[in-house]
Amino acid sequence: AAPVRLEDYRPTDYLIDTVSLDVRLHPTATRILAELAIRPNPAGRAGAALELDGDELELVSVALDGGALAPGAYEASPSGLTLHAPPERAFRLSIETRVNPTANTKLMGLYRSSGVYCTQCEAEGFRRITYFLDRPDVMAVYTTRIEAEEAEAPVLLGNGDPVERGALPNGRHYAVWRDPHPKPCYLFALVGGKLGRVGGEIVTRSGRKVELGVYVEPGKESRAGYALDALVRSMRWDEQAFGCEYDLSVFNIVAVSDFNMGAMENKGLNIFNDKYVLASPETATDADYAAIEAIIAHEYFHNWTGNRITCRDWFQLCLKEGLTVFRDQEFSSDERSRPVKRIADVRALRAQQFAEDSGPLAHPVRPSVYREINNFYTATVYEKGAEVIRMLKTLIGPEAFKAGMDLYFHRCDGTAATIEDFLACFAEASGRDLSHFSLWYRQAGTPSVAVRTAYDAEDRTLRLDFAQSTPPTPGQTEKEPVVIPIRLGLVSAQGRGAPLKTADGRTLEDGLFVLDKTADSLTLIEVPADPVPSLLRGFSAPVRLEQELGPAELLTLFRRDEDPFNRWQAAQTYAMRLMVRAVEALRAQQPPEFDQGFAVALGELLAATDDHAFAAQVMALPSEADVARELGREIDPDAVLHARKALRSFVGQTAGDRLAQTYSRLETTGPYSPDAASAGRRSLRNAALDLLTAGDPGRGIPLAQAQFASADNMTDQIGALAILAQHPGPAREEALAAFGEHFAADPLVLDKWFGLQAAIPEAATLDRVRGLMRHPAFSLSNPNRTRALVGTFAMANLSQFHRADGAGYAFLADMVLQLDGSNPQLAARLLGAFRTWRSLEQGRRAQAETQLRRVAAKEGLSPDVSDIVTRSLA
Ligand code: DPP
Ligand code: ZN
Repeated sequence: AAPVRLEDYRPTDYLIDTVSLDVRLHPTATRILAELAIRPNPAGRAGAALELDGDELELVSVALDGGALAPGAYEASPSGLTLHAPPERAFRLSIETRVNPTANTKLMGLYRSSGVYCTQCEAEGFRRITYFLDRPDVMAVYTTRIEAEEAEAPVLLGNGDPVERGALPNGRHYAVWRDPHPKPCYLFALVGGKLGRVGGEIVTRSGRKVELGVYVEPGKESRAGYALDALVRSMRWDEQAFGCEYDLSVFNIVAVSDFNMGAMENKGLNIFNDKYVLASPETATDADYAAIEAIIAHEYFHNWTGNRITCRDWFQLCLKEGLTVFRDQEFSSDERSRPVKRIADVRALRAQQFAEDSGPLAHPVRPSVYREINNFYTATVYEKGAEVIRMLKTLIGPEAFKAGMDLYFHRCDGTAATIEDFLACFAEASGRDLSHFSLWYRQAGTPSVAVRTAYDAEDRTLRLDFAQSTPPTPGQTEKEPVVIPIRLGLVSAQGRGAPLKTADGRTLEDGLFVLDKTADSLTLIEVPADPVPSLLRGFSAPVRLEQELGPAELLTLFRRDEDPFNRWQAAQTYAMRLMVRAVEALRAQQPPEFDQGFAVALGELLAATDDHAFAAQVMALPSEADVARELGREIDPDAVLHARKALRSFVGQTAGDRLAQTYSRLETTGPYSPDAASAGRRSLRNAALDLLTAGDPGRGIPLAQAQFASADNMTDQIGALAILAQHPGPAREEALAAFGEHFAADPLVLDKWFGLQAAIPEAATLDRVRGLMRHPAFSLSNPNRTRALVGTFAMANLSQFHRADGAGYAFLADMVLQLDGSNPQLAARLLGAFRTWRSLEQGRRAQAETQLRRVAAKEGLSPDVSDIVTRSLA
């Protein structure tokens, strides 16, 4: 396909004001009668042909203002319907199409999941239902009539408010839904099927009564309560934090088991991957509960940031996604622990976005060109997009940020907007020029900030010299300096830092220094002796910080920094250094050596802290992938694995008694509760057992076995199993077998089991994964199963995916090629595992390239896979 370019945007030649759909559901031959009210767009070209998008559509009939069209007046194919000379006035186009939902394995458009009819239209799925101007700047009011056999689909749901329903002859029935809010077609949805419901009600700020429904597979209603609770809290929070009120009388969520994404924000009818709805103490972990809460919130928040105000074109995807991620992160921070949420988000940002940004798939937060938009639902658009909003708030301050948001909601409501429209609101509200700041949207790559500090004991001044640079990324070799807000403070070995006074007599407000040049410096005066600069507090910008700090300084920050993020960061940096040095030693055939500092400080923290979730984050050492990224080039994943193992073992031994005490001290009694404090306690307890076992398997394994056997909740059970899985032997195999048997009928739980096994860092794992593909519960046609087994192997098992013999790569290439025919989106996602291939040592690099070339050489690749493989090899 030809590339689509931002600079080529122009409005459509026609507008569609209303859409009336009549959908007759049938497993293999669903008929869609669409009636479109169309008129020429004053902003478009007069007299142009009307070119409607289609994708694998079968046209049954087409009529204009109720009359048949002459054969020469239009042209139809599965991928489009063109009217050569449509009327130069408003007209009605009636189109009947036929689709086969059962055969729709791409899970885009109308498909069936475990017998339930459902839809996914973002980004370009509506064209798989009917011919349309399938782009977000075409906004229409929709009425949807859904008809089905009542026994097959007793529940019929659409966007908006229900207006009518009734019985029909021959056991059929129908329902009509009307959505009064104009929307782009990617927000269209319908559902039909046998579903159980958990209901609730909320009264909005202005007194609107809203009926809430969470629909799940019948029999699973008891697992839907938490999602409903999270929805109610999200709706309340959005009114309080952003002044956003819900605007329909019904809000429904439907969980389906086959879904390419996490969830979808269709107007008034969110459709979810069941993984992000279903939860019970016995089947879901604390992390699952937190993810459900975050995603329910995210999709709900889209109602204003995405639906009421949508995107002009897909280049503006971050307009809704970056902002909505920012909003869901704020929500989770308010509902849980802000510092712990920040740490978890930064971990994920570095693992996903930094990795993407340093490889061949790097792209700006707002890309300027794409071949396949499905491949741009990325960590860069989402997570870095959220970081850009957070920086904006930091730079202009919370009041101006609030005023800017209010202006945005007021001014852009009902429109399809751009990043420029968005930024203009904040420029106005703050009185600032944001043109330089907007470079964050256009320039790809992760900036590095190098800092040198010089303390003058006589003058009591501290000079900080900052320099920024951004490495080249595909298509962007020259980089300009960006606007980097650096929050900072000074920490002394004795205690808290002093106020920050600059040489020109100002006090650095909120400790904020803005680096917007290639190099700049800051001199602070009246600085007491021996300060350790604590920089980039709260991770105030998505950059790599290069700061020369010795072990003692890191420990000072770890012990005394008032900024919890930087306390955590200091510990991570310390551990990272130890591992990097261990990798070097191992590659030189030397045994790794560690100093005690880190383990001792960890022990102190365990003895003193009552913030369990925070301590657990400190104890989770940087991952193998983190270490690989830090090394950056010529990576030997086996050396990374062994370096990390060695450090974990060393820390586990050194702090063994303290870990054991922590483990027994945090034992809980009483019923499970998913709240943040209880979850934090469990996470620290499991982290303690994990490190203890790493240091002394003989001591830890029996504890893990006992915990596995007696756990009354999934967090503790899978926590124990994950520890056992790291240690080969009968204890592991017995526990795995017992778990697999116990949850044989619960695919979502089995996904955890598939994932644990796929992540085992041993040579036998690839065969184990192959074997598990023959498990009766496994199916490549289900995205959750595939991601759990194949995806975890490729994305979360560094040493085994990157086996020296290339077998991991060959396996993944096989999977990608096999899946490409049925579900190209999923195939393209998996292929993304190769995104770091150029940073490997030469032998593996060659193996990876061979497999990428094999994929590239395959005839008839989907646009999705073709795009990823082409960019990966470029
Ligand atoms: N459903 C995806 C999300 O909410 C795409 N919009 O991020
Ligand atoms: Zn979203």
